[in-house]
Amino acid sequence: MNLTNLFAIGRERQPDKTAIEFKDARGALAPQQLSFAALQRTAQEWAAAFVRMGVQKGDRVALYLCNRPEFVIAYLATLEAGAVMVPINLRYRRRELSHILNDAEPALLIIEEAQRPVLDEIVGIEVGPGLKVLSVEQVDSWLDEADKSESDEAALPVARGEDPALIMYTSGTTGTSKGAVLSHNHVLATVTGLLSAWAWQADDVLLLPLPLFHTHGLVVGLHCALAMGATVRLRTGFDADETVSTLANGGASLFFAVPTIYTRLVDILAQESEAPDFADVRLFCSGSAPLPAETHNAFERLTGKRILERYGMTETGMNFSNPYAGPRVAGTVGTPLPGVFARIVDAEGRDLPAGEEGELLLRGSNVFDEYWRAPQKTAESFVNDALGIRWFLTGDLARMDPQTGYVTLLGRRHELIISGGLNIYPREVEEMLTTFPGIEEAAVIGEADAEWGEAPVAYLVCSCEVDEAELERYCRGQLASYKLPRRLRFVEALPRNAMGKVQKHMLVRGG
Ligand code: MCA
Ligand code: AMP
Repeated sequence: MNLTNLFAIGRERQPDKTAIEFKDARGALAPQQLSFAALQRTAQEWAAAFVRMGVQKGDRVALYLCNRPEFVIAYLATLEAGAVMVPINLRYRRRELSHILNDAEPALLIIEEAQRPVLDEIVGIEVGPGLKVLSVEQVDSWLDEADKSESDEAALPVARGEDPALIMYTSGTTGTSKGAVLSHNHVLATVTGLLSAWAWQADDVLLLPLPLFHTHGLVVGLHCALAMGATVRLRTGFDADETVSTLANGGASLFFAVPTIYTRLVDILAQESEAPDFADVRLFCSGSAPLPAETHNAFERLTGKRILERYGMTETGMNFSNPYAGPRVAGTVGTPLPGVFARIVDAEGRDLPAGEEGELLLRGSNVFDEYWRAPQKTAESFVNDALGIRWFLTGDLARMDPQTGYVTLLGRRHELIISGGLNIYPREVEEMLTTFPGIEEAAVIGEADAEWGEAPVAYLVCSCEVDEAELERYCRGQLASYKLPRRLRFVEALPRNAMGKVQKHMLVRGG
């Protein structure tokens, strides 16, 4: 089975039902509704055009789009064409984009016109001039053009379960992001696990403000809904007032978000004289970063709803979940989802008894096999047990409660900073900062932040005075703006150990 077959099951339940109800949180794009049948018809038209333009089975099709119906159409078309979708965070700028386009080598890049200037800076300079760029605003013209370019009816190739469906870029400790290759089977494992664990129903309506270019919005949200034949109310972003009014007016039975969104909802709801009634929402889920127990409890106090917290990774899809029916414990991610196997080990890779803290290792049909064209990074990410079974090293530190079996995540082995559910690898920001004239050395660390959970702060060693406004302008052109340091601290030197390695733990607030 491939994902296209899985989505057909959902679609055939009620082809004329609304699959996607779309509203732009910024108000720039027109609201739209697409039935399952219309979505499929359009996706097949696009797929045939992709094939006529030369896209072959296994080719990559990259999407650099905000949440909008065309994202879903382009994704389904890519799968219909047997190709592999590469989602790109819309906030990514020159460095991130160049890297992904050069690494994934997509046959097609689908954009919206607003992104043209960012691409003009790199295509033909840092990225091969041959890249075919299509904009969703000009869809009619390229569908037409593709029609004329070949007279033969394009035959759509069929992907097998083990063929790649997605390459999802995830930042690495090396400073550049790596593409996690997810096959149809990997994604199917997560989706089927979640459909049963969270009791998805065909009459569910999911309110989805999360971006489709990351696992949370794409796999946990969109895929489950398509597979079940449930409706997605897709938004371009999170708008607190619209969210509250949709949830309070019976507009959704499911809501998926990151902790920053729940913190903002708690702030708003706490100011209302009368709490809104979210009776029609059967499930609130949180993931992508730790949900503070305070937010968890405050949300329940204000709404009567207990959030279900779960844990996943780009490389694995979803791994752990609190129970749908059963106690949802704040500060824990629950127990492994169906088909997911976990161990907690010490630094030597020995299994630890419940209650002790160690690194979490995973295996299961949901766990990816490799990073794209990076055998070395792949090899470093897995370890074999005594029976020769391969386990993925998550880098997450965890402890299992000996009584309940629930797992608490305690931090990360690597230096990852998670800001509002988005990952920031210090090394990438440091490397970019040192390309600015006058900055000799940079060290970026995460500091606790009430809104974002964590925020990046940069310690800089400079050879001359640095104009902060100019530095900010420069950084904005290079990297996504959420990665920019929230504070700069100018220091004489960075603390280093005898080996010359920067001692980041010594860079404390105000240090
Ligand atoms: C936006 N900004 C941020 C963030 N988001 N700064 C720090 N951290 C962030 N997360 C900055 C923008 O760069 C911009 O800065 C300014 O805020 C306004 O942007 P806007 O888009 O209006 O922000 P927002 O609407 O307030 O967004 C907050 C958000 C969003 C809704 C919490 O960050 C979000 O959707 N986060 C979820 C991301 C996600 O889906 N993660 C899942 C990854 P400036 O004005 O300076 O340019 S998948 C995953 O982690 C695993 C697999 C899992 O388990 O799910
Ligand atoms: P990504 O690299 O974007 O796939 O992010 C995956 C990382 O997000 C995991 O390795 C965890 O560190 C973190 N994460 C996801 N869900 C949770 C959660 N519920 N609690 C704590 N951390 C989480």
